[in-house]
Amino acid sequence: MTLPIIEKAIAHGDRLALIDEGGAYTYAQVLVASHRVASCLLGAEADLQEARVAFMAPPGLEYVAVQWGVWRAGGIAVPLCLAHPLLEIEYVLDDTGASILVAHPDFEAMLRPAAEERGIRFVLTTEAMDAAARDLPEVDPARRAMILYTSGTTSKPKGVVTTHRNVTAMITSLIEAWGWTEDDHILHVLPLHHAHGIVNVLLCALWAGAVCEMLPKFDAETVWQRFAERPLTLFMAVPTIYGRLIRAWDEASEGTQARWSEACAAMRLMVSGSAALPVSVLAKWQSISGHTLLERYGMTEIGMALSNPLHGERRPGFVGLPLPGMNVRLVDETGRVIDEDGRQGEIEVRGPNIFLEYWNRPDATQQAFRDGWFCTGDISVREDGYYRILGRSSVDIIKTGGYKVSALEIEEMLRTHPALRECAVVGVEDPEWGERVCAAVICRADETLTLDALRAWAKERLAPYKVPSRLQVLDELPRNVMGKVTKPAVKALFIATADERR
Ligand code: MCA
Ligand code: AMP
Repeated sequence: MTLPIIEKAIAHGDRLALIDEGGAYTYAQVLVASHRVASCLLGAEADLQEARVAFMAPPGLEYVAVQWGVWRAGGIAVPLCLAHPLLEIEYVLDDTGASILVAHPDFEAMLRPAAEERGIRFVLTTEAMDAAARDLPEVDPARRAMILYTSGTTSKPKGVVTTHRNVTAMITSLIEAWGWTEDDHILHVLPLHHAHGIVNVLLCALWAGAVCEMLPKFDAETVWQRFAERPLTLFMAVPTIYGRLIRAWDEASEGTQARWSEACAAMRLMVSGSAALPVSVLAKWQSISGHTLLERYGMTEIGMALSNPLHGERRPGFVGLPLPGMNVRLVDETGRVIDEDGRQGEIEVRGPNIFLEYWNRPDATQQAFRDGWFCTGDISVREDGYYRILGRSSVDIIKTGGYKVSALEIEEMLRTHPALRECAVVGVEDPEWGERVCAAVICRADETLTLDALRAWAKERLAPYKVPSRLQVLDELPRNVMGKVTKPAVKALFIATADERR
């Protein structure tokens, strides 16, 4: 059985598929490259049989060749974040029990020793893409395709396992809802270790036979210049990125502003998601680009669930209606389904998009479902069928720059700092990041800590977006009568001193 995305690519043949810093590649070329990678990974084996293959490759041909190569060889793709420090990478290697690690030569110095220490086979992308092609196995779409790490209410990130069937359902739902066609051309600026960048942008484009143009990393000026150069039809990003684009536009000369705004007119759709889009950003973007951003709601475990319509009313402050194939309901604290509009409850979802399991965590998987519905932890109300997100059921989940991070995970790491006795981490509302990771700490006797020192220490241990960017050194943490730290009171301390922001 040929995997659905591969079948699609075969049909797209000589059409242009990818543009990256190194060049432009047709679907046929991507297929050849991924066939070589699959052959290399297989070695003498007939099928990787869901072996976990971790990989670190920059956005572009190499990333796709490895992702598809792993799939075509029967393995599970585990994309690694280019900006993660070694400790985070090692956690993923150990948690997935990866048996192969594929890396671009730029990352060899960091990753080869970690692989060798663990007895993991280390393969360079250059080596894999040079291998001689051989017969590939049949891969059933019911098999596991991908593990993406997501932070939650547990201290350590969990691996979200999706099957090929799940991924296909995520893609086809968006193809239908957002009207993707082979005439589309999207600019890709998102990280490739999360569903937003992997599924909504990259895989939807390649499924549709469209062109996916990948930048090495987001940069506002580069994106505006790219908008102005050649007609693109689609753009998708998180609210922080739209905020940065607005700032760059505001700082540009009048002539440049006019040119940039005009370039947006050629596009057919601009989408925002991963975090709440402030209505002020939506309005400003409308005045700059003429586009009403289409806001949608999703989660690593479910792909996309709700979306404002492609045609029809896009309601500011709302994330829209259920997407094709998705069942969405609201449930109150007692577990009763809320039928009427206007009452708030937790969003639960059901459908072919929903992930298979948390990797190696059967209890967590079981707890995440109620009667076959996935419990998102997001609180919402519905008005005329449109959902509006009000917040989350846990204060310990923070959304910053579109990334979900766990306060508990950051606290656990900070507690290992030699100068710290206690700490509490909170997400504080912020115009740039949505929420900003803030740490209140108590130092050990005779110890002090500055924000710069804490950040330098934490950057070696945590992803850049998890590193606290504000610090308060206290004598006591606010606690309730039970002695438990009261996070709302910690947040209030940061809000009260917002002007002292670094
Ligand atoms: C980075 N920095 C931060 C943060 N992130 N400071 C405060 N809060 C943050 N969140 C700091 C770094 O430590 C560094 O500081 C400086 O900013 C530059 O770091 P860099 O990594 O270069 O940041 P950036 O490139 O400016 O990042 C901004 C960004 C990025 C482009 C908006 O956050 C981004 O790509 N976000 C998208 C995330 C995403 O795709 N999420 C989807 C997951 P210093 O200068 O001191 O070193 S959600 C999902 O997939 C579901 C399914 C969904 O619904 O979509
Ligand atoms: P992740 O775990 O990174 O997949 O993030 C999923 C979470 O992002 C959801 O549970 C929501 O809390 C949040 N999210 C995604 N899209 C939106 C949106 N449009 N508005 C508000 N929150 C969102």
